[in-house]
Amino acid sequence: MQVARGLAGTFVVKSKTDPLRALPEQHWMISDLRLNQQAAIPPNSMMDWMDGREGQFVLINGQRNPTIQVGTGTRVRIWNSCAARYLQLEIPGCQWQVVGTDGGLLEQAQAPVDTLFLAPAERVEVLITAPADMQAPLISRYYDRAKMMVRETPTDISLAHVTVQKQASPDLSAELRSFEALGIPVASKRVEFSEHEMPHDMGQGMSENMMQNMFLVNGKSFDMERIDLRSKVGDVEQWHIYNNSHMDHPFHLHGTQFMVTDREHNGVKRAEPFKAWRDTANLRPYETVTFLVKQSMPGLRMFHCHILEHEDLGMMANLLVE
Ligand SMILES: [Cu+2]
Repeated sequence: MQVARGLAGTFVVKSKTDPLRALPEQHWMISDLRLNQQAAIPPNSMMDWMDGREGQFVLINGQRNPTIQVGTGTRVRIWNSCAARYLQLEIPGCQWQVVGTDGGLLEQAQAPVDTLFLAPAERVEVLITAPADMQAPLISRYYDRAKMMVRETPTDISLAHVTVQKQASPDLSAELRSFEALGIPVASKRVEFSEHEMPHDMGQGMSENMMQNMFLVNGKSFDMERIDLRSKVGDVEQWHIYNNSHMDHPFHLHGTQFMVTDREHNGVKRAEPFKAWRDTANLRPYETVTFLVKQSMPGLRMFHCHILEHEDLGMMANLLVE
């Protein structure tokens, strides 16, 4: 409810030895806002609780359809700060060169791509490439995340008018960062996201109790008093996250960041194409994501689906690091 009403912000932790520190920066924090006919923020509908709430106004740094001027030599940090909206960003005629993720820089700049996929809570650092000076919209292409009980008309949305200035390209050929070798994991964990079956006859809608226990981690709805998993400080662990449901869920872990090694979907296993530190990884329906992780600080922390309504309805669990 607090995020839906605007209580969310961002911060950047900078390294003194950042090899790209000389580049100018822009920050694009993307959020969405729901307003009703009275221009008030309405409470969640049942559909909002089931699918995650999406506001009809998608904002960049709090502005609707702003004009953005950006150079091809600018480092752009982008946040998906929406509670539930997925983004597939494109600037027709331009491409994105990814240099960083949730956990900062990659080893190397990646080959430019047309589309930038960001599940809720994901972040990237990019440079925009363009053949010449350009003017184009920033678009978010429709993404089918298999919502419950709705049939959507695929609709792209325009987020901004972008003027891209072609500049001398910064040299991105050097290694941006090295990753410590995590080594062989000494423990492994399985996490399964699932949902209670929807009743066939929705009749009067669902009871409060059904809603409260709709979304599950390892078969259980969140309980603040229950420790679900335990880890030891400094242990390298291999986690397998399985989405045993028909809808996308972005997994999110607190206290550290992880390195995805492979993803398995529809019987096809794919090695992750590059190393990256992340704290959020999207899971397609019935997809498994495998990652390596190490917790360096003792304490109680959470992992959860980052569709915030799912988290509120039970899709969260406690990890105790000892
Ligand atoms: Cu979810």
